Amino acid sequence: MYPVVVALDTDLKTALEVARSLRDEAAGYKVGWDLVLEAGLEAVRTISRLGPVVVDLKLADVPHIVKRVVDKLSSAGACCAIAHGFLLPSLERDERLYVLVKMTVGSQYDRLWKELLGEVVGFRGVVAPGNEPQAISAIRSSLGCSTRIISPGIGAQGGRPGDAIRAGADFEIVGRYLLENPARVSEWAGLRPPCGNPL
Ligand code: 3DU
Repeated sequence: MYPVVVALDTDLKTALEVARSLRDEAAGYKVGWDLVLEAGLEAVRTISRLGPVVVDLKLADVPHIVKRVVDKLSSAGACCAIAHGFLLPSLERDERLYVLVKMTVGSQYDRLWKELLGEVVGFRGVVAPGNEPQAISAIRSSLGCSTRIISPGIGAQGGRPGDAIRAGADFEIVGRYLLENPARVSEWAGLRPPCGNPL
């Protein structure tokens, strides 16, 4: 298993083909709006049979609504989901939630992310930009190994495969770079994340 999570931002048929073909290499899959709008919770159910699924709806609502959504996603087999960090401190602690603290593109998080790191204990981990290894190093130094870091921004968005892992991330999240050519997964072979956290 390589420290890579495949972002299945495509139609269900292609997503299943890619997920099946990477079953022995991918640590898990990320399912987002693309698949959920096409196939609903059935997409989560089906892909969860192939490996752990992180559902990325970038939740941003009051706590009882976030919890209801996460409960439904968990019942469908998802290990976890992603919520917007700007909601802190109003986001209820939940070991099933990854909190987005900084994006791969410029956003208001660029002002906020360091402050948000003080509030992520009790969550599953953070989502932070893999195309900014320096930010990943700073986050790992600040949080230690008890909080997972998962990092998009690799390949199509400019990050080099492995750089975020070497900087301290647990998993790199990769969409188009692998969807275009799943054989590229071999670029993650031999990489050892520093903390050994499961997804
Ligand atoms: O650029 P890619 O095709 O590798 O896809 C990246 C995925 O990561 C995609 O699902 C997107 O929704 C997610 N993501 C970012 O790209 C950037 C972020 O800051 C957070 C999530």
